[in-house]
Amino acid sequence: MRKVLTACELCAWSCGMEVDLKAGRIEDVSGMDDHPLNRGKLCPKGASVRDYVYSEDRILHPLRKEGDEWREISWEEAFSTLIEKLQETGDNYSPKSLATIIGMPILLGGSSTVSFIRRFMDVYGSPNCFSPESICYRHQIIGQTLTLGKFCVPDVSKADCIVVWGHNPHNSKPPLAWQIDKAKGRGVRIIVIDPRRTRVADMADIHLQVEPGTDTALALGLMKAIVENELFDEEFVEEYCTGFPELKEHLEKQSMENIENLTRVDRTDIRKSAELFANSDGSCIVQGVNSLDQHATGVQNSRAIAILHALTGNIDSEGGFVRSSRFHTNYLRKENLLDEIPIGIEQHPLFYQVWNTHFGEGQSMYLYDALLGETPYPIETLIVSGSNPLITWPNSQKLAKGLKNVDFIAVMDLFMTETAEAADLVLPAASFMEREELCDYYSVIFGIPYVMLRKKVIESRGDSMSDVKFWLELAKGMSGDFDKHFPWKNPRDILKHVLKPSDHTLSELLDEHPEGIMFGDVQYGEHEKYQGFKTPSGKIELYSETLENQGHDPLPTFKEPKESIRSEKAEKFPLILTTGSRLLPFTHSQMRNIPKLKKLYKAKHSTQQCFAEINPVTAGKFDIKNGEEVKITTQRGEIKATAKVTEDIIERVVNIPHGWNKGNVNILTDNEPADPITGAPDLKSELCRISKARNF
Ligand SMILES: Nc1nc2c(c(=O)[nH]1)N[C@H]1C(S)=C(S)[C@@H](COP(=O)(O)OP(=O)(O)OC[C@H]3O[C@@H](n4cnc5c(=O)[nH]c(N)nc54)[C@H](O)[C@@H]3O)O[C@H]1N2
Ligand SMILES: Nc1nc2c(c(=O)[nH]1)N[C@H]1C(S)=C(S)[C@@H](COP(=O)(O)OP(=O)(O)OC[C@H]3O[C@@H](n4cnc5c(=O)[nH]c(N)nc54)[C@H](O)[C@@H]3O)O[C@H]1N2
Ligand code: SF4
Ligand SMILES: [Mo]
Repeated sequence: MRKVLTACELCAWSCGMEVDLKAGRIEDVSGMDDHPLNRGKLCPKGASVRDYVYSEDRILHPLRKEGDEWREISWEEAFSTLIEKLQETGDNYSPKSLATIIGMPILLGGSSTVSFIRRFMDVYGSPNCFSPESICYRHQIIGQTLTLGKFCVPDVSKADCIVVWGHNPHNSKPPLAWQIDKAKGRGVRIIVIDPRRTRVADMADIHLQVEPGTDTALALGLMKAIVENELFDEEFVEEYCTGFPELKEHLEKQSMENIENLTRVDRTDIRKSAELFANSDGSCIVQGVNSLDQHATGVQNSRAIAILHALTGNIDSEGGFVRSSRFHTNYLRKENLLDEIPIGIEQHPLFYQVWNTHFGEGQSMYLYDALLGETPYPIETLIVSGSNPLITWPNSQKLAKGLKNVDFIAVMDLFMTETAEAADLVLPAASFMEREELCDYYSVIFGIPYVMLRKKVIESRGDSMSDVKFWLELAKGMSGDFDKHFPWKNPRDILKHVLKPSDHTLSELLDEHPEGIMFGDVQYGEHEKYQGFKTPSGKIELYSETLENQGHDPLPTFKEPKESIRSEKAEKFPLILTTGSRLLPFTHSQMRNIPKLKKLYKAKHSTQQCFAEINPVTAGKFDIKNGEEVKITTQRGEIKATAKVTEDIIERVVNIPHGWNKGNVNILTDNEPADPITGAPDLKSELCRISKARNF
């Protein structure tokens, strides 16, 4: 028996994990006791890691499509096929007609994997890198950067009041849920803003059941109550914020009656919430990871949240909005080689870069037309790594058409996903237990200045290969400048290079501190130390001239969703559809092949398939009974799901999780950009109708 300390990667958070090995096989797993994130706990996905790693469904060899059949091939043949294709694409078309799509496991798995893949693209000469960030999280980072000049996180463990806004951490961020449970034990006050009654809503002092798509109006209501009742921190605002007079005037113009009508939230509850937030000793807002992004006002929602912290002086302070020290590593990108911008950036430059903060990828919602051979230019070759866009990206039918039109597609994955089925070449990826990488983003996401090495716990199954090794081998086979920019022999050399600017070595993380290292502090009082904020004005920009200069609202302003319940369209589609609420046993389209997790899902939701949650009053109007099959229709298409009739959701709203093959909610959603600033589509407040599935 041998014990290895590593980090889970079955969702985005990387909980510490202890693995018991016997004769090189995983025997058992448990939460790592001393890990600062999960302190000994694992969620049911983490606890099922053995079933995942040893699943019989794993792809263990490269596969080439011949007609309708898959032929097992060697890595040698896989590389030569791909290299020939890449050479041909570059010679016959243009390097930029190669695009990559990476998914959540690559984005958050090991932070240097992303930049390594991007480096390959930079050297090849294509700016066209895409990921789910077009619909997730990035808009939050951009909204905060535009306001505070930095990205902060809520200091939950020290707060006296927390607002959980569009977030259900007990399903989607268990380590945070455990932290909130603990905080509740010491008497923290909780406000939840969600159209659904979730577990954290049950624990809350105030639950504001907002209508999806109207969060900006609610935020303005909270700001208005804070400013007009003089609950704001005058000294902080005076010294550190710019644009307060403009904001005040803007708030004077908002009517509480209108806000009440839009949000369906009572003004006394708004006022009570504002008082609790402003008067507590350390208040912070825990924002959903994407639920406030996927709106016409996605960036403005995050600006509004930053502004609420600023008005109440809860910036860089205990229990407020904070940042912790960053772990310094070598960045692997080479973007200075390129003067081209990716697809979708001409329309949304702030999605690519805010001042000198470079985010560097395309807006995926514009990739569809390029895949279809239309605007701005055709994509000939596509490599997908660790993503299943045919299920996870909006408007699945349009994307499927686009993929059919692409000349050559390679997909690297552990399983034969719907997207892999659409490929010409499928490459077997090693699981996170079969490779080594750096987990250094705990500080960015959780404010925990901690770094840990994800260990190679077992040998790779079959011919599976780690993503970094694959891209390194591919680079070695390419001609041109690749030699110069990829001097490393193996992934370990890359890791050593990445670690160089930090004060830590690979052997330290591997042998001396396999449990990880706490390398810094939470930066309380950061703005005092650096004399202000890293915005053009040096202050917190309540009013944003950067946005104004690009033709956007300089102050958070409510805008109707692209498909509004208050428009004519509602005659045909009278209900609001919100999508993508997380299910604890599954990560996006993954894990539905794991019996234990399927069972857990069935026990909780009384169905084996996708459900649609609706309120009993709404169900009654459409003669729908709990547990029966229903048809949900939008302008894009229709799907079937099991009706879940529950008081836990407000009237006239339908909630459907994503990730299902049968009952894929993204058949219903639209990829059209809704947020003019960054191009996020609206996946949380589109319009639909619902009926019995009889005639489906
Ligand atoms: N188990 C599991 N965990 C995951 C994932 C997974 O697939 N499975 N995915 C990971 C990833 S990549 C991400 S981005 C995060 C997502 O994390 P989040 O975006 O935080 O998603 P949820 O935690 O499901 O919370 C979303 C909540 O928002 C509510 N909501 C819906 N529409 C609106 C609205 O318009 N306004 C407001 N105020 N609330 C609304 C829903 O009712 C739901 O309770 O989860 C991560 N964790
Ligand atoms: N309607 C709607 N759609 C949504 C959302 C929503 O809220 N509503 N949320 C969106 C969000 S926030 C996100 S982040 C996206 C997620 O979108 P994706 O990232 O496409 O989601 P997954 O289904 O988790 O796909 C990841 C794939 O990577 C594979 N994989 C796992 N580990 C590895 C690895 O180490 N290497 C490789 N090569 N492959 C690996 C898995 O088997 C799986 O097939 O979904 C989005 N889709
Ligand atoms: S929350 Fe669960 S799946 Fe996610 S990292 Fe932790 S144990 Fe793994
Ligand atoms: Mo996400």
